[in-house]
Amino acid sequence: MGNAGVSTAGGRSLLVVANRLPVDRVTEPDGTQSWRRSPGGLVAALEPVMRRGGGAWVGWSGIPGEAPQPFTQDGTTLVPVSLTARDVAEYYEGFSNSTLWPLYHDVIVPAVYERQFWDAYVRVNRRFAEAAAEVAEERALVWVQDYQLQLVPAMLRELRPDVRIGFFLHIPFPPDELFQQLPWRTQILEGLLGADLVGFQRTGAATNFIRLCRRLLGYGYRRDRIFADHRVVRAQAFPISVDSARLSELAGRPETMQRAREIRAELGDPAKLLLGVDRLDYTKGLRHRLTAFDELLAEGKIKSSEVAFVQIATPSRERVEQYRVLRDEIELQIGRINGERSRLGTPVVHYLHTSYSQDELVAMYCAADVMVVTPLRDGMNLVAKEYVACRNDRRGALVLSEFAGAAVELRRAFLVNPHDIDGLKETLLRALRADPAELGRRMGTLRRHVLEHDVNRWADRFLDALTRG
Ligand code: ADQ
Repeated sequence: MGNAGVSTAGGRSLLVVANRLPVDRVTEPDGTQSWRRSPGGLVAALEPVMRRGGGAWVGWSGIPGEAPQPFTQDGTTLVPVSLTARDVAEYYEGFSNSTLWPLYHDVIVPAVYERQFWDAYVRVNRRFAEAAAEVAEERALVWVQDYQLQLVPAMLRELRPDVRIGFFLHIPFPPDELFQQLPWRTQILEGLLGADLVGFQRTGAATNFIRLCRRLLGYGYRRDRIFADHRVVRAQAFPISVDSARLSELAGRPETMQRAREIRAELGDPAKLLLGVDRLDYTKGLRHRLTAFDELLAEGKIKSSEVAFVQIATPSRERVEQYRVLRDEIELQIGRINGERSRLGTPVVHYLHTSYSQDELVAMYCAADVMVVTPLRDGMNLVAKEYVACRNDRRGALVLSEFAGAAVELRRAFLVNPHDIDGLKETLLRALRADPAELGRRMGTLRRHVLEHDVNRWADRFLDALTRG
């Protein structure tokens, strides 16, 4: 038994177990190698928690092959787990991102059921459970993250019955008709039930899970408690959020405001600037928003001389076939829109297939009049909350899909069904034309919620519930 981890509330140490470590390996211009904080929803969400409380983190380094030795970064002990190239292909690109990801997102693209992928998922989950068992302090709180590691709770419980295990699913948990497609459905449920507390983004997801435990495993339940053999497992919603105060502070800096003005100037000072910020993923509804924008231009409802659309699309899962296809489709669509609707020297859609620093992203949020968030299905969507946290001026319109978890809380956004292209067009127009008084009222309500319900509160609520038992 190791001694990684720092004390948290209740005198127990905290160990996070996630597919990825919160850092990426980078090679500096002079050839030396170092680690840098990685982008993405999970890291963005947990960074402030770890910064506050120290702790340890078990995860993959992002590079196939032998794992580096444990090391410390910003006060957190990082414990790398090794994945071979084959593990990456079968466990990560395969079972996680070609089976579970589409299945849990309403099969927007078909889910692949491959027995070899499943075998790899079991094998790699066991490796993570063993690494966690090795380093967790006596009676530690172990917090397992997300869909790649759903078998870890039960495997870890076998190895270390003394620890308290929490699991949080960042993505949706599907309704039973969909989940029942999965050939390994009972194993996944049993894996999750190894936890003391299973957290979801939405109450509906927790309900789906509880019902499935009843239907497929015959376990009784009362409200959020599942009676699994001789143990009680709780399943509850803990909507994740962002570090609102930090984002708001960043947005208020003079250099950020200056940069926001520069961005608008670089884009030719459009009367209205629309913005999309997403991982390049088929769940995010990029095609739908571009189609709506294109039709509004074609119909003359908006003019290319007056508007600009900036779409930032972080490269994602580029070795998975469906993501390659998506990239081609989106780039073709943007090329067509620009070919048909732009004026010389000023494209109407500015497409950036790259990652940005947080400072630059915040300046973008401050520069944008309309934030366009149109996922077809999304666990939460942090971008929507980041935009709200950054709008200290109470200006800016958030157009938000009803199918994002965030829509449950952000009722005063311009809510929309992204499948309904006419409805999407109408909502974009309403957002573009709303007067400052309406925008101020809406944004004021949204900000009160996001500033109060921030990521620290999310982590506190989860860890309190886990500690209390
Ligand atoms: P994601 O699907 O990655 O997260 P999201 O919640 O929007 O989606 O988080 C993306 C994060 O990456 C945001 O913090 C955003 O600022 C950042 N980001 C996006 N594009 C970027 C770019 N070009 N450069 C730099 N940073 C960029 C998953 C689930 C979500 C859930 C989160 C957290 O799919 O539903 O909200 O986990 O639980």
